[in-house]
Amino acid sequence: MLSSDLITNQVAGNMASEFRPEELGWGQHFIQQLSLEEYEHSHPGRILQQHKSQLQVATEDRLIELPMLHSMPPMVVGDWLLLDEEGLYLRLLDRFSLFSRKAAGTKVQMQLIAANVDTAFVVTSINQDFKLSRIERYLTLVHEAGVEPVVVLTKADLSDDIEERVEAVRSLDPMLMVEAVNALEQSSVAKLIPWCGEGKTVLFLGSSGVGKSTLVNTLMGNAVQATSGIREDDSKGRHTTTGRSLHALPSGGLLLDTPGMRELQLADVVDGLERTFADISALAQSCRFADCGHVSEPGCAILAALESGDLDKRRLDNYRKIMREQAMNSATLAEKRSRDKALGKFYRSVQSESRRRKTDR
Ligand SMILES: Nc1nc2c(ncn2[C@@H]2O[C@H](COP(=O)(O)OP(=O)(O)OP(=O)(O)O)[C@@H](O)[C@H]2O)c(=O)[nH]1
Ligand SMILES: [Mg+2]
Ligand SMILES: [Zn+2]
Repeated sequence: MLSSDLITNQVAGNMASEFRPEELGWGQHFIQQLSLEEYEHSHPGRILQQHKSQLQVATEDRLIELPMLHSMPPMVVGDWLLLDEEGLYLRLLDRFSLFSRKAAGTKVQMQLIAANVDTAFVVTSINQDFKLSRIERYLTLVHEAGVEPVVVLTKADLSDDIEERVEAVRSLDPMLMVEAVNALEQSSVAKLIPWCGEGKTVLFLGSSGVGKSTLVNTLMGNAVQATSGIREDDSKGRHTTTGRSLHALPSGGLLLDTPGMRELQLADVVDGLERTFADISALAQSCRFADCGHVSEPGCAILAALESGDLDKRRLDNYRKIMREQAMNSATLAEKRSRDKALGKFYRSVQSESRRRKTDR
């Protein structure tokens, strides 16, 4: 049974009764982008789902299936669009937050994950999946998007060292919010409700099998997303959730489930890194030399912090690893963009050349 039917019913159900655009996350940020003409004659709609080249868009009074055309800009679940009286696409509205990553595998391409997200739940299981370096990687993505992260540790019912793990995550950043839950239990998941208020969009991120869809189902109070047992083999095709979709909570919040990521490759995330590893950035400020490489330089504050135990070697190594990787990905993407641009120019010149020849004849 495809969960999309259920989502449709859920959202359509809300709409049939007393639907207000605010429940879908509409607000000042978008209203102020409208011209008077648009304010009076266009209809805002939010992308709930994406199926290949088809978008499902919710407007004030209906659900629209909108075909994606080449003339449209890249769009993603969570985006707000303006539609005309007939429900045809007019334009995309500016986002207040956007998640993207480098596409998995060898593809040289940025992939959009979600737009207009208020809070990101970085979901990880408290047992098998628990890795601080992976949490830091997700936090970098979340901070780069300019979104507030909450680390959600699932499967608390299967673990004996909850406090220890919660403390380990807290030690990454004293301001970080961390919640341990049993995703199968309503009363346990209730801790997350404060982030899911009316019009708030919450994104679920994390590896496959950690319990993202289970959390969505428990919060929704019914099974809108298929879930599946823990798989040892996390290779392609074993993911239970395969697409991204927005679910409207009866209380007005919006939950955005995503498929587990096998490999989270980052590009252009220097700001997100600086924010996630603020302690390391601060230490680097007090090295004696402005261009300190933190390898063997005298007066290096980072080496001193490693020595004294104030800074974890694992954390520093992870920071360096992500920094290197994102720089390499950014360079590859930039190179491809310039190559594409040059190629575009070449094609255009060939076209105009052949047009010229035709008219000459
Ligand atoms: N005991 C227990 N089981 C859980 C908990 N959270 C999730 N599970 C189980 O873990 C399995 C995987 O959960 P899913 O919700 O499908 O995981 P997912 O993150 O959505 O996985 P993908 O869709 O593949 O990315 C299911 O069998 C869930 O019942 C929890 O807190 N406690
Ligand atoms: Mg899932
Ligand atoms: Zn240094």
